[in-house]
Amino acid sequence: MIVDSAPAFDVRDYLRLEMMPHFLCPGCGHGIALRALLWAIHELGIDKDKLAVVSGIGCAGRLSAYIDANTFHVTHGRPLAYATGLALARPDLHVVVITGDGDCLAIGGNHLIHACRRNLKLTCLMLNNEVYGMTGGQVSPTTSESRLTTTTPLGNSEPNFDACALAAAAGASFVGREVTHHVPKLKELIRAGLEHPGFAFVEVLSDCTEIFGRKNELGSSAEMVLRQKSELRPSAYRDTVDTPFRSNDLPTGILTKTERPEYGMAYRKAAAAQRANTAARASAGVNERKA
Ligand SMILES: Cc1ncc(C[n+]2csc(CCOP(=O)(O)OP(=O)(O)O)c2C)c(N)n1
Repeated sequence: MIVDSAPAFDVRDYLRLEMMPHFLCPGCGHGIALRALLWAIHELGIDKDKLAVVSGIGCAGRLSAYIDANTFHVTHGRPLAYATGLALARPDLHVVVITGDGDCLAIGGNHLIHACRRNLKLTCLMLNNEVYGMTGGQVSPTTSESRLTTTTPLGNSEPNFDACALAAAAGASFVGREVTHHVPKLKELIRAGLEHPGFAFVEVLSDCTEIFGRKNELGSSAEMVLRQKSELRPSAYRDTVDTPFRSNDLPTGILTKTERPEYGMAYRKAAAAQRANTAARASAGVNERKA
């Protein structure tokens, strides 16, 4: 009989329980995404001392405060910038960014495209609830057409970003998307992102029931999540059909996975070569000031 000796996953082992109760609204999908992340971390056996979670500002950004690991709650839109420095300085750490659609694609959009281009090993988990939740429901770059927000009282008329297409176009070597309805699949996707030897962008379709849902009369959290699920493009179609088969449909799972040189390794190699060169010149008696 095979006995699985790995301890069972208990989310409380990874949470700062003294921070409870948490501040998320009833029905918010962000907590499900957090649990899936911690489950993936557990399965990979990542030591909490070797885990660094960086987050920006927003309901998504707030999540790092609940994690029992090395956590950094930084300025709005900048978690990828902080994480870049951290991952470069401490390649022994697993660096994870938790960010919202506003944090990541609006004020932080510039950092995202360059993180995708650079391919430094870190995992970016973007929780997309289509709105600026924390500040009361303003329009975000992912708000769907016609949706009501406090800043689009007539309905949103700006086209929204497909965050995964944006990340892939900017060069991300791992891109994936999942809904909170599929928790084991979401955990598997995050796990694959954590294992990827480069920049991994994972979009989670979350829901903001209290603000966005209420304003747009989208019903309960369960109804919102089921609607999201019904808008997914089944993977069987995804692999055979290039164009959407109904408006608004979204492919899920791993959407891009390529191998490219990882930036941190390339940087450390160049730095070591530079150091060797300087040492060789010094031992040959070359005076760097005069040379
Ligand atoms: C420089 C700066 N600009 C604006 C804000 C106000 N602000 C706080 S959170 C937020 C939006 C967060 O939205 P999102 O990233 O989608 O996360 P959510 O709260 O929906 O999870 C904004 C604009 C801020 N804190 N700092």
